[in-house]
Amino acid sequence: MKKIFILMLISILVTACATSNNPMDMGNDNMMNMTATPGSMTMSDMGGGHSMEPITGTNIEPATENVGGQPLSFREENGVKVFELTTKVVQWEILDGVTINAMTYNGTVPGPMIRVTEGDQVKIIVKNELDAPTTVHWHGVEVPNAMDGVPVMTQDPIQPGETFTYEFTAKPTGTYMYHSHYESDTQVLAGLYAPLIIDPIIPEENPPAVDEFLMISEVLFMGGQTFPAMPMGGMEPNYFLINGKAFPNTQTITVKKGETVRLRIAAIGQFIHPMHLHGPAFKIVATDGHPVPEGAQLTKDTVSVAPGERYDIEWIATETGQWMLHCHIPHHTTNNGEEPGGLMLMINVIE
Ligand SMILES: [Cu+2]
Repeated sequence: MKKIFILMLISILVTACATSNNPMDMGNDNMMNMTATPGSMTMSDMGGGHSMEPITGTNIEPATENVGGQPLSFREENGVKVFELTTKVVQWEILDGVTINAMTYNGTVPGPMIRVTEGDQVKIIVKNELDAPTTVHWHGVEVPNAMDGVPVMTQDPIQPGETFTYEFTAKPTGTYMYHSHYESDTQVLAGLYAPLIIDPIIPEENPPAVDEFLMISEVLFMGGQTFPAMPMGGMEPNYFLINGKAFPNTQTITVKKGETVRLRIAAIGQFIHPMHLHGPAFKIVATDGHPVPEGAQLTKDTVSVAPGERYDIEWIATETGQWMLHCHIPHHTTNNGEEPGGLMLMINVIE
């Protein structure tokens, strides 16, 4: 009798699930139609689907710059700060003797840093010189919906050879990024990402002596070809990059004893990185661009940075010497399996 009752209960539950009106049970197509122009969109319009093809392009040339993430200059037009970005594929050196094909903004990995002040009117003209469509998403910035860079949903993809202009008011103050939102699974991992900082209207009273933006990503480089790295069998990364470089080609940070260091650590790849600092502990002063109130600031020596996250960390350099910042997943501190490499950099504290 008990057995029959349980069987009946199971059958009722199965029927209920199959006929549920809960939107969480809907397939992808239905989810799309809830927020977009009915019948106008497919997953391929969105740039969906994995690409396991190597990164290629037309007329790929060696990068003319060697350091990414540098401040982008702008011109002022009627009180608006106007920036220009061009997407293109270049040969980008991540390590001596290891040069990948990278999709870039203005020829560097990461792309150039856009740095503005809260309240600035900003215009960013994006010219697409890739062989594929693209869009730009201003990750964490409070932009108008039409400027959000989601293909088909908020704008038509920028076709090869075409230009699109993004306009918004910079807000709120904090640490952000911009990146492709078209075939992100390929384009972001191939290098279409860059730092974006919105400074406060009233400048900081005591800015730290060192203020560096570190963007972490991964790549698969195999048989002379570059693939976007993914957390799936056969596509996992063998090189790990801080600002487009693998150790020992990562930057070295130099600071005087007693000075404050701020690092803005952002993960833009597809893996989580527990970043560990040797020596003094640090405080987490901002998360995803937003300040952490002093009483809530955690004191730590390791912070896990997940894809899309930013952590601003600060500490005072109290001891001279060479101190290391590195990912604590040992595979991520290798170059194609050889240690040391990948996600490591040195902090030199001098007298
Ligand atoms: Cu890691």
